[in-house]
Amino acid sequence: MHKVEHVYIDGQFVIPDGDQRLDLYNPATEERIGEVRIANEKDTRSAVLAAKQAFPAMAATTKAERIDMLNSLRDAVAARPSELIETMTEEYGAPAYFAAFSVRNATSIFDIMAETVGAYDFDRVAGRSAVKMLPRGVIAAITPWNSNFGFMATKIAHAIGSGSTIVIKPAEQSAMQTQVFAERLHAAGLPGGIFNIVNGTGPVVGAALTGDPDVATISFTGSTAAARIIQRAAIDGMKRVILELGGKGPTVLLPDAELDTAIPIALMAGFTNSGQACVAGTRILAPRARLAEVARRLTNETEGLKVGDARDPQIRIGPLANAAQWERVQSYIRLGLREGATLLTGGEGRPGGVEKGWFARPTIFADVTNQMRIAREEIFGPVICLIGYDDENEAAAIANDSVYGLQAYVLSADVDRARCFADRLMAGRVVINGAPHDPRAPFGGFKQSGLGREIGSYGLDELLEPRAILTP
Ligand code: TXE
Repeated sequence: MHKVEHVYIDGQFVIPDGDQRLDLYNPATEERIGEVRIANEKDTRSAVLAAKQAFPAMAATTKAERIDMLNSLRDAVAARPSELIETMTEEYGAPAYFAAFSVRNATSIFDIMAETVGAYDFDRVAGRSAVKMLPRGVIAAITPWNSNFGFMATKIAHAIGSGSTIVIKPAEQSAMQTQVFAERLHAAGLPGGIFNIVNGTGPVVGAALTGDPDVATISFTGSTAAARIIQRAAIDGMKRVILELGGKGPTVLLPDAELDTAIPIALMAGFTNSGQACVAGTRILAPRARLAEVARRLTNETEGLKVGDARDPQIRIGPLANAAQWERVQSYIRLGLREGATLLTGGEGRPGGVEKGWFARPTIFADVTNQMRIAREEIFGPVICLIGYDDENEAAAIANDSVYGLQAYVLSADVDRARCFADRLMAGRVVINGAPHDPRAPFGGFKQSGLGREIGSYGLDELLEPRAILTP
């Protein structure tokens, strides 16, 4: 039984004033595997005060000092990666390949920020004035469970790169990986108060953080629903809000796409992290003339996917993170049937032979129109909609007809043609022909997928404010 007892404030692991506990479960077995003691408003305030106290010294650091801090954090996080991978898999069933990717990503984010700080122009000239890019103040960060420590790493790297201090409220369901990750971060030996980590729920710790008068910027990754509450909380304090939210990514198979390569790429995009990814490509758009062939191939490939023990590196689809996610996916599958979509494969319930655990069946719906709720709402599970189009104009219109605009995928035998098509998409990122992840590309969305960007200079810009000094 894992017991997560501490929060991390001012460089120390301390017992919080809050004494409520939440149970933690293994989604593959449904067994209770631990509990977390969650903080309250008083603990949140202590964390903000620690960050506030540490801010002036942090804001005054040089580029070289920030780079040193980022390098120390990178080294500390890179040590013992297997512990992080195992915890992520045990705690919410992330397939081992995805957990390993998350750890690599969490390490490289510090390197990339160090590189960004080195190249960033903090001292500029405008007209006759000297302009300095200064950190805005304490950042409050809130992260979700689907890649909790990856998002924590991103937000801490940005705080340090910008010379800010930060208080993080991780997803309450991710307390075990938060604990392992916090221990790694602590090993870097940074001065206290620069980053603080407070376990707690959204309505208590999240709300206390976003409403705190000493917080200047809120950096949130999570659902669009919670983001609305957070934005309202930010209004009175004039806080800047950076939001990384949901998606309903289109995967567009252009008429010349080679299906042998395109279908596995499309499925990988749709079923990333068992479909629990904001960047998942969950609407596959295919030319009407090729729909039958695409449907047949999607079905065959999907039926060959291994669902099961997330620790097995061959497994593409593990259990969903928790009972609520499983129920949510089931209700969307029932909704798809009621809306008149055709079930090609998958469907309600657990995969054959599985009796326990929050495993969902990888599901493909055909005969979907883009007006159906299953094509419009983020399901956050292994459910893909196949939608037909007549020509590229219609494909672009359907791809863009969404309240979301986070990540899109384009597949074509001709990269230039794919690039021309990508130019028509309202998405923060467009991935052509399964291009590998680019950890330096700006990340964030259009429309209800978010506000602002993370990564590189785009990420730093959000956290800095110019001060111009005018001389006679
Ligand atoms: O997310 P929440 P949940 C989507 C996805 C998923 C659904 C629900 O569709 O099925 O959201 O997931 C904190 N003030 N995404 O309920 O509620 C909360 O404690 C301050 C997509 O887990 O958004 C947690 O730390 N904070 C998304 C974080 O917000 C609040 C990833 C995320 O929880 C708060 C996650 C409040 N009032 C879910 N309410 C993605 N884009 O990847 C909640 N929180």
